[in-house]
Amino acid sequence: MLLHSFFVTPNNRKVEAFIKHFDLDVEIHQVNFRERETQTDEFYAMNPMRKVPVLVDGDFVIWESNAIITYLATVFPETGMLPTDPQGRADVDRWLHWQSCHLMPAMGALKLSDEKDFDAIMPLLEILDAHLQDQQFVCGDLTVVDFAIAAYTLTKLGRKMDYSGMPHAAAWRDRVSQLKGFVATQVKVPA
Ligand SMILES: N[C@@H](CCC(=O)N[C@@H](CS)C(=O)NCC(=O)O)C(=O)O
Repeated sequence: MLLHSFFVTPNNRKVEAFIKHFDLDVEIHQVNFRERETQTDEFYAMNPMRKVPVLVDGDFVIWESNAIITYLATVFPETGMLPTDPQGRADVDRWLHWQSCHLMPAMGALKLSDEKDFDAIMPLLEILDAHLQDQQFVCGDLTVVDFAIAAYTLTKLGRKMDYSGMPHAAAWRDRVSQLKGFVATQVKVPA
C-alpha cells in the first residue's frame, strides 16, 4: 500500500500516526505542493478533489482521511481499532463525523481568522471534556477516533487552546500525544 500525504496537516497526520503506531506495511509518500504534484492528471485520476491523504491499495484508491483510517483498521484487524459490533461501530462513526463536520470547520475558520477567537471552538471541546469524564478514550478503549480528533487538538493552534476548565479533555490529549504514532509524527516547528 502507498499513502500520499503531507505530514504537517491534521488529516494527514492522523493517518500517518495510525500507520506508525502499529508499524503497518504502508509506504508513505510526501506530496510536493511546490511542484504542484496534486495538479497533475495522474493525481486527479486518484483524487479529483486534488487533496491528500490518498491511499492506494493495488487497484483500490481511497481518499478522505477518516475513510482511510477505517479502511486500514479493517484491513489490519489486529490493530483492534475499529469495533465490529453495530453500536460500537456507530459510536466510532458518530465521532468521526463530529470531527469532520464540526471540529474541522471550526478549526479551519479559526486558522483563517486574523483575531484568534477561541471562544467559538470552546463549546466543542467542552462536549469532548464532558464525554471523557468517565473514560480514558473517546469510545471507551483506544480507537481510530482518538487518532482523528487528537490530530486536531495537537496542531500548533490546538496547543494554544486553554484547557484549564477541561481537565478530562486535557488529560486525554496528553495521553494520546504520548502514543507511539503521535510521538513519531511530531511536527518540528523551527525556533
Ligand atoms: N476531508 C478531507 C480533507 C483533505 C484536505 O483538506 N487535505 C488538505 C491537507 S489537510 C489538502 O490536501 N489541501 C491541499 C489543497 O486543497 O490544495 C480529509 O479528511 O481527508
